[in-house]
Amino acid sequence: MRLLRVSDERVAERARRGEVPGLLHLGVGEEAVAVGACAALRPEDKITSTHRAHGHFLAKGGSPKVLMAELYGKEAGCCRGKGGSMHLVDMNIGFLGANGVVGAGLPIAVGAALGARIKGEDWVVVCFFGDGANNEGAFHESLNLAAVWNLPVVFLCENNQYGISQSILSQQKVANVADRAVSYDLPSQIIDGNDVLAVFGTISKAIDAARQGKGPTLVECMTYRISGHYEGDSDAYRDLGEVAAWLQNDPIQRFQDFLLNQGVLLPEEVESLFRNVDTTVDEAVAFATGAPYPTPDKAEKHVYAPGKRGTS
Ligand SMILES: Cc1ncc(C[n+]2csc(CCOP(=O)(O)OP(=O)(O)O)c2C)c(N)n1
Repeated sequence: MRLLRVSDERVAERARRGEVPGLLHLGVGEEAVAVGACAALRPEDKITSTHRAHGHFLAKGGSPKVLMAELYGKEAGCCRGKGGSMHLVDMNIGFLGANGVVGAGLPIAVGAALGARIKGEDWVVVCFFGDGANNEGAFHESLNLAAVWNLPVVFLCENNQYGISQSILSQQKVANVADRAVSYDLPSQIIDGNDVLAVFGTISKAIDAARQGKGPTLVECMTYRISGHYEGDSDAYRDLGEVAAWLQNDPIQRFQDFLLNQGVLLPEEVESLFRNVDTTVDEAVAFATGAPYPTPDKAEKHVYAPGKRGTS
């Protein structure tokens, strides 16, 4: 969680210096969802992500250097610098894609889960999506089809309370995304998304069920994005008291306090762990800044399907 936090904070700092191009959506404050869920996965399991994807990528085992290089638009990035923040993909780690189109990961997750079924393999898919996606047709169609076909997919809503500047209740009468599950006869749960152990425990059970052929689950993780919707957002729509209250509910601080109180970690071990994270992020930034950009002659390479324009 600390790696996700420091990496995103560094990306923001470097973006303000003009080093990182494009629109950036940070996951600061939501780390427990990504880490708790991905810690429950096997390497061969897959995830689909959203436009707020950096944390999902790292939590699924993505390389901090490769992520940073992609954000910098460098050839050493996971999409050779051509995808950027909202279009990260890394098939080597089962990361089936970030997506700039809200809700687009849902049908991809269902398709992948169908792929597992057809191939007779026992990997599962965790589909991350935001509360902003739950009024889209793709959401309802995906849950319906996954339920009807009993597919090995876990629908994981990161309910960070807002879709850009709109609170969830300004967009829908149903207060909880999990309530949608009734329509598709799916089991569902609402959990504290800032409690990494709660996320790990709940998603582990949902994954086990999916792997055993018991079908999909919808889990709604209640969390909050501490930063604005995108890097540079004036963030004028949120009450300062609300933000302050959520700052007291920081998932990293909470887990750190828990580990110290339980005697699992000593304060000096926390410090050493944090120093290691700082070094990892320093090295990722140095790698990204020193790496070459893709050359113009490769502009179309890996962009079009084989047999179409350009080369595969
Ligand atoms: C299909 C589609 N509609 C609208 C947008 C514009 N848009 C970008 S982010 C966003 C809000 C998404 O909210 P949510 O899914 O809750 O994710 P969060 O940003 O809160 O992580 C919207 C409406 C888009 N990118 N794609």
